Amino acid sequence: MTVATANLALDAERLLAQLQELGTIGQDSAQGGRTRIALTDEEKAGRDLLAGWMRELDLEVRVDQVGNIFGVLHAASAEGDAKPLMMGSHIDTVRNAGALDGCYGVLAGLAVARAYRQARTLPARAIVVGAFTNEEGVRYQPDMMGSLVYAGGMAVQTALDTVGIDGTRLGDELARIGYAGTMVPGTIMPHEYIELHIEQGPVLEAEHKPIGVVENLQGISWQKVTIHGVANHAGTTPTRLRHDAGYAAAACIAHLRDRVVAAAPDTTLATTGSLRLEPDVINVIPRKATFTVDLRDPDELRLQAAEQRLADFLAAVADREGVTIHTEPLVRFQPVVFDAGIAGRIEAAARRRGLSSMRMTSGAGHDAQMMARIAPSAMIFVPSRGGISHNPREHTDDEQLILGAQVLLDVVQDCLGAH
Ligand code: HGY
Ligand code: MN
Ligand code: MN
Repeated sequence: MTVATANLALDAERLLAQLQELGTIGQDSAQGGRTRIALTDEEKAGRDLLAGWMRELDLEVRVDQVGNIFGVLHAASAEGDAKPLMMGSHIDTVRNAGALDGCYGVLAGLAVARAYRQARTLPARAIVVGAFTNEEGVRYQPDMMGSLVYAGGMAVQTALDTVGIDGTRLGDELARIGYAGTMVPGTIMPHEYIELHIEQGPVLEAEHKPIGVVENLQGISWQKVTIHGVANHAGTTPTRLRHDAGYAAAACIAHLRDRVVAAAPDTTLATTGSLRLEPDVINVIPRKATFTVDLRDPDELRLQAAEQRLADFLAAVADREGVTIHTEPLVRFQPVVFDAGIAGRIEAAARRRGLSSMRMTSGAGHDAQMMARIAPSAMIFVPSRGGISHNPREHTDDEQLILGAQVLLDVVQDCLGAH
């Protein structure tokens, strides 16, 4: 076989068909979404389908000790195998998700490998397509867990011993679905890592840009807040005598928007995605409230300041309402700056195709932010219609999906041709 040089063709039809087919796995009734939460039977079915597609391309399939899946297209030489170019993302989803988040980057990586196979050529360096475990962090925290372990940011055993919000142990579920691999995470050390992803935000659509060159990714802080008050009768307890965990939680959540975000409204984001009250009965003052806080900002000092503003308010509420408040940190990732060289190649590849692009920050967390710890990394974004994601209405036009995958293929050939 000859070694490929340039201008390989993308099989766009197959890419779109695979996105469609993977999107049918875990389909739930609500508005045509799908749910493939990490290490569930539905996600196993997605893993099995992906591994089958990797084998169809005659890629060497490898699974590591936390279930990260890799398809390896070996190079023409052992020397080329030693410096693999890695692409990847994830195929686990949030609840009632769209079909593109994560899956697009994994299947576009397969499309790149397919271009070499269909041209019957081999890459100068190995090409690896990764699907990382538990990127969403819905069931087991933190998110981006598989790539965090892969990058050496979390011990394998700590990941395996993680207990989920459903009380299951990650390692047990991994074994149950048959993806407790043997490869030590980090064994395949990428020479560079490139992740193609939908933007999941409104910027590219608003700016009429088909390609986003992602230069950096914001910091993420997740915590669980537990408030203990006193249950009492809703009709007989005067307000001044209440220790109302529900009211205290509501005050804290309102404060997130009114004060924590208000101090840096253009950059700091705050979200409470989960809230539970006990005993959760209409005529009982809640004795307990549990809620999550997701804080983000591209600047580390502003993120720290937001965390401090929240901590100060929690202390004030505890004192004022006579409740006790406990916080449990779940995730804390600093902002990440991606590789300027790869970003430049992405911008140049778009330009060669006559595509406008723009430099941008990623609002969402991605596996690339972990892989940036061990290899030069960067991301390519394509537009999301209405900026919607983590929602069945998540959509990117086929033509935009194809252009993004084509730019990925161009960048890969550029990187492999360069060294
Ligand atoms: O939370 C995030 O930003 C990512 O979707 N896990
Ligand atoms: Mn994603
Ligand atoms: Mn996501």
